Amino acid sequence: AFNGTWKVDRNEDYDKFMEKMGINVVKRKLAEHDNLKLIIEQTGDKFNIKESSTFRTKDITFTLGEQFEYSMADGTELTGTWVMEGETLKGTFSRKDNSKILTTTRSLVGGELVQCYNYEGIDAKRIFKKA
Ligand code: MYR
Repeated sequence: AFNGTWKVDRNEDYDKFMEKMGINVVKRKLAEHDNLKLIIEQTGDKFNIKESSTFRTKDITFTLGEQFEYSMADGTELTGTWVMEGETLKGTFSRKDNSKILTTTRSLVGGELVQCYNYEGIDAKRIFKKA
């Protein structure tokens, strides 16, 4: 159901979230308008995600329930897992630099892909439309 090409349409509280993550204002301004595109392909428990934005392109492969590493566009490294709970993907990642936890979910709401983020009590959303 997550399969397809998704383009970010709008953000909610993303600046506040990135600030909590320690990202400087210049990078935050750029990141608000990064034109993030995700091409998601799920086969059973395996996901391949082709991420592209004004910052970079990145190919990510993971299996539900199995730990993997991910580096954010600013170089911050995370390690964690995605699991499926009902129709929702739930991700729990820990920052390698400070061991703090970032949680995230992906779900489909009215034909849009909604990704929620939480870090240290700050919630944000990025909402994607199918291309
Ligand atoms: C993926 O499924 O796309 C790869 C794993 C994603 C890990 C969680 C994403 C966190 C990215 C946070 C970026 C926010 C910048 C402060």
